[in-house]
Amino acid sequence: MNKIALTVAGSDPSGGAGLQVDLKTFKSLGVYGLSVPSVLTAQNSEGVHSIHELPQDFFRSQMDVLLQDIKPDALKTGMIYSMEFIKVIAEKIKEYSLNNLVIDPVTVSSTGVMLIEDGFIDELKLHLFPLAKVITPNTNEASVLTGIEISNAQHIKDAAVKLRGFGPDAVIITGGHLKGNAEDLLFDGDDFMTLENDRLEGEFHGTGCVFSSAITACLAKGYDVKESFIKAKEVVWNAMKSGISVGNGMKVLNV
Ligand code: PXL
Repeated sequence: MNKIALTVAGSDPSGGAGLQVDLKTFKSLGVYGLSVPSVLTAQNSEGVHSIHELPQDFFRSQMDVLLQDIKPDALKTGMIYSMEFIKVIAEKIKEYSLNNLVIDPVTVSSTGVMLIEDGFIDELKLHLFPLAKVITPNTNEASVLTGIEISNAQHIKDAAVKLRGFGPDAVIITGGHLKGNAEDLLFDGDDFMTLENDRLEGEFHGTGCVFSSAITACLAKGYDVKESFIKAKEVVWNAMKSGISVGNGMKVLNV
């Protein structure tokens, strides 16, 4: 039986991030992908030009119509933008008894554009984090979410512990750049686990999306969180190594 994963995320027409790359990542891991757009962006490889919110009723309807028919084995949230949508997602997760929620708490684009409205972060922490199996902030996002300024390995651990206090089963903070290497840290309430690899030259768009989608696909396949972490790191690394320049801006991952 094919395993199924759902992404609830923003649309990135350039395909480097957002639901487009999430679907490619699911496919690369042999998982059938569902997608509900939460917000549309006008963007290319050089950055986000503008953001278009969907009507809340229509967003709710997309979730209901889909979930009345199909139950995903895992789901992820990416860019959500509107805090009202957080409540809808939390409500639908409970209503349809969905498991294996991965939250990529997207807050700001790689080019520095804010991807959330005011009040979003409190809503996310309050309503969605307690439902999550894993949350996958990068170091910037972890800092914004906890108020901890991150400049060394201990700060990353402190942020992970604080984030887990908001209710997810596990926290993975990506993109720590200690000793010049790229380090990701998992905290599951008992243990810390660090995975490390060399840094690659160049700026990449969409690494967080590919990472969180790969975790989601692995959870859908029945891997546990640690196994999913190891596999997702490998998927991102391989897709970065074969990364491509599709436009004039940042490189994208070839997933
Ligand atoms: O990489 C974060 C991200 C996620 N989703 C969408 C985006 C971006 C960054 O620009 O546009 C739709």
